Amino acid sequence: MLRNLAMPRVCLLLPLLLVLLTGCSESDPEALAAPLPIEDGDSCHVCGMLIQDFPGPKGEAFLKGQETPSKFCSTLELFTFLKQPENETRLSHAYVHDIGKTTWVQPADEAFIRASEAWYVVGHERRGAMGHTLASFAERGEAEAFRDDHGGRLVTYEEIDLDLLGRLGRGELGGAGMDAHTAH
Ligand code: CU1
Repeated sequence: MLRNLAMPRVCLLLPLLLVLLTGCSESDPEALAAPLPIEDGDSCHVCGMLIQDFPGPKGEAFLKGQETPSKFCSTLELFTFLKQPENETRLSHAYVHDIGKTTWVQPADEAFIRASEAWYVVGHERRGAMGHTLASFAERGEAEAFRDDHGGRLVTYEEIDLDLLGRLGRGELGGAGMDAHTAH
C-alpha cells in the first residue's frame, strides 16, 4: 500500500546576509562621543572668552565627523551656534550642564547631559558668561524648582530657535531686574 508521501516543505529560509563592515570597526554609529572636561585655557568657540572664568551652564557640541567637541562659554552661545542653519544640519550631538546636579557658579564636568534631552528655563534672573543664559536640567521637577526660585519659564530643546534666542538676548523674556509680573 502506498503511503502518501508528505509534501516536502518548501523552506523559504532566506539566508541572512551578514554585512561585515571590515575596516570600519572604530566608527560605531551608536556610540556617541562623550563630553570632554572643560580645562584651564579652553576658550569659547563663538566669543573666544576663557570658559572657566564664568559662571553658569556651559555647552559642548560635536558636528558630524568631529572627534573633539567645540566648547562654549554658555548654553546661550551653544544654541546661538547650533541654530545657525549651516550648523544645525551638521550637528551630531551636544551636551549641557545639568544644573540640578551641579552648582551654577562652577558646573562640574561630570554633570554634562545630552542637550536634546534637557529641560531649559529662560527669562530667569541668574547670570551666565554673556549675561542671560538658558538654565539646563535633566529633570523637569528641578527645572520647575529653579523657575519658582529665579523666575522665567520652561522650554524644551525643540522650542529653542533663533527667534527665542534673539528675544532672550534683547531681554524680552524677562531676566535679572525685571518685574516677574510683566513676564508672560
Ligand atoms: Cu562665548
